[in-house]
Amino acid sequence: MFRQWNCNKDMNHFSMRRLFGLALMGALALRGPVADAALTIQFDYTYDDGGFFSGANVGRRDLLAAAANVFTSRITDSLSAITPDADNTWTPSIFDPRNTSNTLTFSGPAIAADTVLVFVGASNLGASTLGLGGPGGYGASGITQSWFDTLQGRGQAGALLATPTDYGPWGGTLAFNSTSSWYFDPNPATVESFTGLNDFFSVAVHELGHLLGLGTADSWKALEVNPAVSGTSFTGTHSAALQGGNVPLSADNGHWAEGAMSTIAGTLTAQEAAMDPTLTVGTRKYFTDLDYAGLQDVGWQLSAIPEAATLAWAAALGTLGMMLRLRARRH
Ligand SMILES: [Ca+2]
Ligand SMILES: [Ca+2]
Ligand SMILES: [Zn+2]
Repeated sequence: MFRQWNCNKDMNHFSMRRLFGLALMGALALRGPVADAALTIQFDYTYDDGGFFSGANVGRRDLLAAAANVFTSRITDSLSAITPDADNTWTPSIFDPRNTSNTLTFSGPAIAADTVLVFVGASNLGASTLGLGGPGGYGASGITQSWFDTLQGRGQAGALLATPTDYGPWGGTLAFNSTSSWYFDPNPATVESFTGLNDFFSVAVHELGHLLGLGTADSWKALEVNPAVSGTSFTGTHSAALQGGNVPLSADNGHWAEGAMSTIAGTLTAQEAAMDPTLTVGTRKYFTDLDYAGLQDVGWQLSAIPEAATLAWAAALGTLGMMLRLRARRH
């Protein structure tokens, strides 16, 4: 079985994680209204110099939007607006998607309430990496404590604790490998054969997951049994309840352990978790119950799976001829 790494940056250095943490995110294309959805993921193509998402490739933005919907369809947290003024300013720092070893800093913009700003681009990430993603860092200058608190936690009180229990990022970066053989699905709600290609939707979901704190947030790190140990376990209550105990992590402690199994959210269909370290060529991975539980453990509040999403899954899986039973969910 040939596998490629979604990402391979070392996750064990705290300062690196603040600035360069790895993240993947994605979303399922949903139809119909979604109750209680609060989060907006705003993509910024300023650094897409190579046109990976523009010109003839502009349609790829629809797949990013579908990936974002995996999260925005369920996250209900209210994030405070970031509103700089003459006295309160900030300087975001992100890894440059055009050269991921470079750091970019720039004058911090206003970011609307309930909005996360995500810079996207593409470059040659090497033979074994499909994507990189993670939250940005920042510097700040100001005259009010509330300004600094907003930058640190976006109104999530637990994000301000010495041992954080919540997370409220401003945004970050996603970078995709411009040299990979990609499958850009014209309809991510259906799964068809794409032998030999890497599923862009799956990678976008994974990297957005990192950007939203999976394997990267301080509140994730706080739930590692021993952050100094490679391949420690994760004690988050939602995740552990699903797995029947602490959840083993990958060597970088930034993913579930290689091959971790769960069920596609809203179904009883077993699937390798989206947030394990790898994606098998020619396959799609949807977000699983374990992946969503990890989001809850880093501090995100989730609504129940929208009925529309469940139906979309049924349609998607039906095209594969998979046996599927829908499961009622009440949380
Ligand atoms: Ca499709
Ligand atoms: Ca929260
Ligand atoms: Zn990853």
